[in-house]
Amino acid sequence: MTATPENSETPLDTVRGWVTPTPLFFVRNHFDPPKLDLDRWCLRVEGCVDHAIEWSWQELLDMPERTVFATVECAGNGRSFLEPRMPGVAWGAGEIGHAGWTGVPVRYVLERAKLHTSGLEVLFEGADQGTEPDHPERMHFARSLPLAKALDPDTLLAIRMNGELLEPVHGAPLRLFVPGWYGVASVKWLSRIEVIEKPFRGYFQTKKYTFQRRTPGGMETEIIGPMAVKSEIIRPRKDEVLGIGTNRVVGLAWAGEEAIAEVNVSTDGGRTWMPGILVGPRAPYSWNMWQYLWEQPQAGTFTLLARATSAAGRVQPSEYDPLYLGYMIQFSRPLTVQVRADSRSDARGGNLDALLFDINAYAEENRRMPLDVDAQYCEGSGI
Ligand SMILES: Nc1nc2c(c(=O)[nH]1)N[C@H]1C(S)=C(S)[C@@H](COP(=O)(O)O)O[C@H]1N2
Ligand SMILES: [Mo]
Repeated sequence: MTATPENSETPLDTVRGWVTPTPLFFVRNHFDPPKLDLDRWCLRVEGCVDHAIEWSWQELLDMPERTVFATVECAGNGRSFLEPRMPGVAWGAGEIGHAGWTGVPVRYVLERAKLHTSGLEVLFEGADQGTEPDHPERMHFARSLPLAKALDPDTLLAIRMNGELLEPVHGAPLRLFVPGWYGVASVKWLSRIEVIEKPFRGYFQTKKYTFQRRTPGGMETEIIGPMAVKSEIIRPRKDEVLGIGTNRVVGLAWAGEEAIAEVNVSTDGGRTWMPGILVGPRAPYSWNMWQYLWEQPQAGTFTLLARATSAAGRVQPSEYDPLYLGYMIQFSRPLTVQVRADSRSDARGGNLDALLFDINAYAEENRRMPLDVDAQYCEGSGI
């Protein structure tokens, strides 16, 4: 999308498995990645704590780690599909990925610093800085989390992504990782954590990445947080020409902090729906691949739709709510394909069962990893 700073999408039609390979993982940068020297690097923890601390890189590496598999989506993902157009980067569908994230729970660090009960939010500041057209003074990228989410044992100071040390564009050496929340929460190039007593009002918290909610008392501005339930058809592609017979519809579905319960597919513009088959474990935070074998004996133009439902019963909507101000673009987007009588498709051919078995086994094996590296918390006070 842009070269400086780098902003790029995952080519979704190349997704073949549960984990997005790091080189294909989308990048969303507001400013240029900072140049950091590990020998002089440190993480400051301060604010409403008994002991403000500075951790060196080596000290961080020596702390207990855990791994969480989670899907991350940028809140602006899919903005180019909105009509009328909304301001902001015109992203396609590829600001989404699923990876294993390894690091030290934020909770562990806050317990070591001895968090005060007066703390309301935890502020996370990145080392990157710059200006925005409506904010000419230089600022750091910074976001806060409510205390409860910051203290969730799955909220990590991530050192690794897919088992390797973080790449510079993904926030090396250290980023916050907030599973189940839109990507904006997961501050990259993390350099400072501050426990604060009042709500944080920074630019990326209150000027950008907000939406409106209608309440009995009028409109209220809310901060983008947990991810919505959503699905995406990744194959066939828009306007693809298929043969009559059996075609395979393949997609992804995710539901933020929740697991996916089901995905239904329509091939007649939403009049009738059929269940898709989910592939891989149904786990909180993680997306599922799914597929639907579509029998179509006649030629024509067809409108495909997918609709995901979360474990708690949240259902993907069919319309976009303009109060979301160009964020949280979760509606089921129609995809038109042609079916022609002069060729035949047979998606039943090939050993589908073997493929599904492999993907399931691989995903299940990955998902088990976190259980082996559970963190041991020290005694904390005030939480
Ligand atoms: N410091 C910093 N952290 C940041 C950003 C940023 O510009 N600077 N972008 C955020 C946004 S909007 C998203 S979607 C994710 C993207 O993470 P990725 O580039 O590793 O995919 O990082 C978030 N963390
Ligand atoms: Mo984002």
